[in-house]
Amino acid sequence: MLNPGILLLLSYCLSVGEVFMANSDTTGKKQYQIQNGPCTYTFLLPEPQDCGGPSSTYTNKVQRDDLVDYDSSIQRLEQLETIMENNTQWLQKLENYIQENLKQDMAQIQNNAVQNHTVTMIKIGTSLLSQTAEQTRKITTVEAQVINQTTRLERQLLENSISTSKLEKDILQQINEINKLNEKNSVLEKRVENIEGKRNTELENLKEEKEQLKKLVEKQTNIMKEMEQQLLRTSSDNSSMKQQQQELTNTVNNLIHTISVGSNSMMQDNPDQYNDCAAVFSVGNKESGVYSLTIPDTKQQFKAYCDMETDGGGWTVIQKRFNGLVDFHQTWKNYTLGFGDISGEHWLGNEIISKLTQEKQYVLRIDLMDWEGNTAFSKYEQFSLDGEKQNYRIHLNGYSGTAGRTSSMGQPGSDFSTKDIDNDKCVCKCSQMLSGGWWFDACGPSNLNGVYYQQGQNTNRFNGIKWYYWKGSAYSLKATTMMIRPSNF
Ligand SMILES: [Ca+2]
Repeated sequence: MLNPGILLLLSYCLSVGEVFMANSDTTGKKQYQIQNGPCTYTFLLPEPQDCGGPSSTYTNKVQRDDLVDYDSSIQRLEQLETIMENNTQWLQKLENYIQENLKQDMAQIQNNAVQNHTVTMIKIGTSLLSQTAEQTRKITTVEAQVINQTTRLERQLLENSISTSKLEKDILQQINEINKLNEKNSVLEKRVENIEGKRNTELENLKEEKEQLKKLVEKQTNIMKEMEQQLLRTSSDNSSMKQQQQELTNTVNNLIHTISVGSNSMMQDNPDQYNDCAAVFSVGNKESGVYSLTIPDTKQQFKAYCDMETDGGGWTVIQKRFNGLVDFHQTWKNYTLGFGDISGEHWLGNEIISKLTQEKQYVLRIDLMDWEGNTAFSKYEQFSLDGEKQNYRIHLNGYSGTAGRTSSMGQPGSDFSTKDIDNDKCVCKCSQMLSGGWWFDACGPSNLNGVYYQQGQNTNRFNGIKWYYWKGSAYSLKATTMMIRPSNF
């Protein structure tokens, strides 16, 4: 028979073990615990109560009556045995019950555990799958990048290989061209060497020819010199003849002039009253010729040629050239005093001209003739010469005329220079270079006292009778006349 006070306490566990433990409770019930793995089962079983009273009384009855005791003890044993059997049965039932419950629980627990495990495993699996998927994605992206880079590198390698091949081809072509050029150069060098050789031979031949020509030229120059000497001898003979002829004609002319001058001078009533030809003209002497005049403020007489025809007459001639018989390359003293033939070529004299032009205002007229028969004149409304201390400095103003648009007398204020006294503005000596005495500047565009060149020799002469603004610097004129007349004439 089961005691209703039995209590069963069970706790769930995953596995089953077999450990029993017993403890006494304060209520008199015995507590059993079964350890099955991590689970413990606790049972409270009732203990057998005191059935026959105290033992002291029982012993006393044995001592009194042994037979009665024996029967009672047998009964007690039988009771105990039945109790034991009940207990064992109950225990077996309990065990079965526990086992059945445990089986179901265990199955449920196992199912739950399996489900939990599967869930967790699925979660882990899904997480792992997601991670692996991400990793695979990353790997695929990395692989794609690597593939792209490798393809790029391969393309670059291909391009490089193509460019290198092109370059190699170009280099080969250039090398071929260089080789061709070298061949051409070698050919040209050979040609040049041949040409140089020919030139050298030609130069040698030319040198020989030059030497021969030099010898010929020397011979010819010697012959020319001899010819020139012979020509000079013959020309000198001719010139001497001409000079003799001209001297004869001059003497004849001089005789004729002296006769005329004598006749003219005879016409003068009082020569002391006439300082210039204008004065002579004013008293009715209207024939050109040589007249006797007096220097102003003195009684010193001089002779002058008077032109009573040109431009109204009354001109006192201060310079005349027309045949080259008089040498005009004279000294300072001769230009001061005058020289030549009054009736022919002459220079009246700087001192007389200075005295006349300082006494009153004069006009200067210059008449010119070239070798072709053309005539021209230059006229200055004001003309004067300073004294000898001022080197007979010339002053001119009021130019007009036909012998050039501008005056050929050079800069006004030029001093007079001769071959022995240099007052010009040149580093050189113009009188010595150009011949004659003149108001040279440096050396200026005119010189009417230069060398007289005959016809045919009057061109390309820079020291001849020059009037630049009419005939240029290299043309020597045929005839010149310089003459003065008072401005108030
Ligand atoms: Ca000089």
